[in-house]
Amino acid sequence: KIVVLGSNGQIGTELVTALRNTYGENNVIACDIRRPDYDIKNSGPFEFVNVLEKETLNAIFTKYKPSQVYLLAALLSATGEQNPKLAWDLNMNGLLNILDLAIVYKTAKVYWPSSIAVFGPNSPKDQTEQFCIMDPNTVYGISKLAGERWCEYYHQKYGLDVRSIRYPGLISWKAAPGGGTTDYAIHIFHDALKKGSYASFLSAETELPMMYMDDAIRGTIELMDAPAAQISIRSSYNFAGVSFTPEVLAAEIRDHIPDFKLTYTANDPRQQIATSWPRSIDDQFATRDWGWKPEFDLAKMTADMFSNLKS
Ligand code: VAH
Repeated sequence: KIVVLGSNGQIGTELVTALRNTYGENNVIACDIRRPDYDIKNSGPFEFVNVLEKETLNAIFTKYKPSQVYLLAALLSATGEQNPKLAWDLNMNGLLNILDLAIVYKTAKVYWPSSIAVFGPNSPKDQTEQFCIMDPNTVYGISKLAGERWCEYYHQKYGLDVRSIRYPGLISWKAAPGGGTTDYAIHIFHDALKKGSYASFLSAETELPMMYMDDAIRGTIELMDAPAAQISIRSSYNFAGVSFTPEVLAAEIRDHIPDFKLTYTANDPRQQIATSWPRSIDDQFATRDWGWKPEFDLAKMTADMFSNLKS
């Protein structure tokens, strides 16, 4: 069995579907603190789980004895800044709870997402390398960097097969994003269709690493399917798709909606977070170790977003 914690989020929603397509509906247990939108009875197993409740987690591991666990429950960068202590507690203790149980129950593989938010103001901005200065200044970034160190520690000390990717901003249409700094790049598509305009909380020249969800899900499953001997990074892999600014994205949107207008709002706290992050990522270890290659460029991603959002 495969257990996915945080199954209702932006990533979980699509990962559960992808895993169920491969492993069968009943072999993937969706777990979240909220009931999913879909009809539970007709959509495979669902359990209410808060990753901070050890008793509940224990019961889930006892009941399903999972061979794989995906831990996606977290507070993201923008919401994390509104509630730093909760972000630290959820992002850190949620991870430690799962790592500990994975040892006790001999879980074969654990997946945990990190983020480009592990980089900070003094990290190189362009083609940011796997190993460089890392001085994150958001609670989210601090928790992800600490989490990466714990993952590597559990691998080295206890032999746990834990794997991780530093996601860039993920663009998708199925489930709403949950309070991140990169969310503008999703809202912009919805507003372009609804209103023909969008007010961006990030400035025109703010370039950030991004990726289409289809690529992110495929990459995640490819990493999890790779032979353990090929996984040389046990903290978290740099992982790149496309990089763009709001201005460049707006120009692409105008290929579909010629009159689309982009304006900018000033003084949003998310601007400071975005400015502390890289503009682009060097992911040569992912390419070398498990053959990572993105399929969606900006044009393909934009076309796919519009065709799905329209229908
Ligand atoms: C956020 N999307 O904005 C997340 C993230 C790359 C950034 O991990 O908080």
